[in-house]
Amino acid sequence: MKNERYESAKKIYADIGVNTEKAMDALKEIPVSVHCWQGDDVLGLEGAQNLTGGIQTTGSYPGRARTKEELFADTEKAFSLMPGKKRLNLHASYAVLGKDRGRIDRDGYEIKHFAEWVDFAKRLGLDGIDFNPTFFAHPKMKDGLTLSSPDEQVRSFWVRHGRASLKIAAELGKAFSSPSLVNIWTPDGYKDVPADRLSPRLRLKKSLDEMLDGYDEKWVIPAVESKVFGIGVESYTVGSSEFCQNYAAGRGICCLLDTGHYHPTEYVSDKIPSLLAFYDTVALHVSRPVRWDSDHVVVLDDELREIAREIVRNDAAAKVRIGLDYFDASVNRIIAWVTGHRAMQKALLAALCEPHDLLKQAQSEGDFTRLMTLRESVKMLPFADIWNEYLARQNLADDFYADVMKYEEKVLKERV
Ligand code: RNT
Ligand code: ZN
Repeated sequence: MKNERYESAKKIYADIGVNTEKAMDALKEIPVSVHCWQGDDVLGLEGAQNLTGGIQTTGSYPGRARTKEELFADTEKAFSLMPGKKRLNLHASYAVLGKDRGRIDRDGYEIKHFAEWVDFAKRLGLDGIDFNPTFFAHPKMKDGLTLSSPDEQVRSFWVRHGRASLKIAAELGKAFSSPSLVNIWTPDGYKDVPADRLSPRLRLKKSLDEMLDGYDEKWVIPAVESKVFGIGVESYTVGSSEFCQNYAAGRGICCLLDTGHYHPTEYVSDKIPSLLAFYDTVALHVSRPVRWDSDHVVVLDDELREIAREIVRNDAAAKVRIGLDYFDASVNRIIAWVTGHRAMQKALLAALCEPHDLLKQAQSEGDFTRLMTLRESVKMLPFADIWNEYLARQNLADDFYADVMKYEEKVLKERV
């Protein structure tokens, strides 16, 4: 039976030159890399008890995944409710160490420690796995520094960890015939005003050069993620925006923009086309900062919609690697995961259903009155009917609350 609401909406969109069938088909092909770390408050599988590096998960909603088995089960549940093409975004701290636990450190991790994740991602039919060396929550951080440490033993340990991560990623890329994005984020910085801002940056530069020397260019896409500040790291961040962008440009790698890593009046949506003017690939960590880099669950707000527009109207879906990065422990974690992912999908679908040619034409003709009125009327189009149809075609529904609540009753509440 045809969905009447969809059929009616399809006509309304067709009248302004938007083909909703094409929009839904295009959306299904845009991969979103889903972070594994929403499921367990970023603690990983190495036994960490708390988070360091200036990031924080707040809240004590019951049911956190505490073991590999619990995390696999929750991830699978969450992924089953996410429409479209998905990748898995893994941190090195999610290594499955088995009998190597206590015998090796992060500089000794190999692809075998992620074999269970590869099997898992294949079973779920994912598009690939992206990877992150973990430069936090580890005793070898010294004075808050890793790759920029003046202690050569510390610095070289983290370089080895980075190199090990790039090797693992090359294997992940091969396993899925799909290059793995390796995001390099270091929390390095100082709480109070430093006496020397340059030396740590020169050391970070040297460490990155050593890390990246000889990486597998076919299967790995390295990226550097900048930041303004973290909790306890307020005065100075070694990997600042200027540092990371210049490093990426000079080294021919990619920048990763995290939506929470800029001053509150800056917009990542505006940075995307700036980078597209210079780079073939731009990576994103889509998050939702509330007053600071709070990593709230992504929702369908104006900035998310603008980010999606910049991807779609610049025909850049193949260039922008979309990844999610949020962690909220104050609500059901699976609902948090799915809500953020679906918000990203909704924003992309909405952008795919906008008449960009008409809007761009108004701008290029300098007809800003037309542009403003058109933009306002586009907001009133029956987008929800397209979204519901998109979900229905993948055997999903907009309301997934009751489904996850059943899982909470049966599985999460048992975790005491
Ligand atoms: C921290 C960065 C970083 C982390 C993850 C866990 O501010 O955004 O990307 O959130 O690597
Ligand atoms: Zn991030």
